[in-house]
Amino acid sequence: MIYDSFTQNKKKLALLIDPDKQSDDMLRNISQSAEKELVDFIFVGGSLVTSSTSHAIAVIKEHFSRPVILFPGNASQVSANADAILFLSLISGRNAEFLIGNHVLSAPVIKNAKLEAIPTGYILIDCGGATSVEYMSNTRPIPYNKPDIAVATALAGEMLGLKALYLEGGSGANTFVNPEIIKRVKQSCSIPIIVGGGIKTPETLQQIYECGADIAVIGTIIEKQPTLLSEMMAVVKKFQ
Ligand code: 1GP
Repeated sequence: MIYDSFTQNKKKLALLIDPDKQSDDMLRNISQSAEKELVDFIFVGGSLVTSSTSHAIAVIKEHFSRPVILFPGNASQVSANADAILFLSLISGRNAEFLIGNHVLSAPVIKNAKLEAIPTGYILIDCGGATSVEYMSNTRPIPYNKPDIAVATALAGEMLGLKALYLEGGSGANTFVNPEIIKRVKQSCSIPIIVGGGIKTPETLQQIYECGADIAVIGTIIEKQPTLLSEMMAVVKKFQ
């Protein structure tokens, strides 16, 4: 079970790949370097994906031997080629399509594909700038300086039986999730915490882990500066 690796007391890094932003050559290069640098997971998905998620995963898997996990923006991105799926409930929002609608559409497909589903509370935090996820999900993020609301939301997710929490600033966000929110959610909840959005430097990655993130997700900065992956992984290794 891939989820078991989420619960180990060891910091992990996931590289986010948006299939629409990568040619096959770019996918090969990034997967090879993720394999070499011992990146723990590749997440595949995006708020809006118009190319084939299945094709992208097939290319990634030619070069990357560790788990490839779907991080879908909606039910159309489910692919049997993946190893698991973050079965996301957008619990910071109040849009039923992202709380149950897409789940009903995709559950039979996930079952038939024998994909491991990891029920995950997806919590958007306002980190500056209008993000694609906010627009596409038609939900409002929790304000940056309202840790009490973030903690209450996270607790509700845990009490509903979700198995992980994803604190999301949004891809390409101006800044990363408020460290106070990460700390407070970590203190209040006992399920693994994933943090992503706006992580651009090794120093930020270190800070996020020190606040209590179990898994950090980086995407945009590695698309722009692929060589930074090795510096990011050096931070992960400090915690192992
Ligand atoms: C977005 O958390 C991820 O869902 C990654 O964000 O692209 O800003 O690294 P970035």
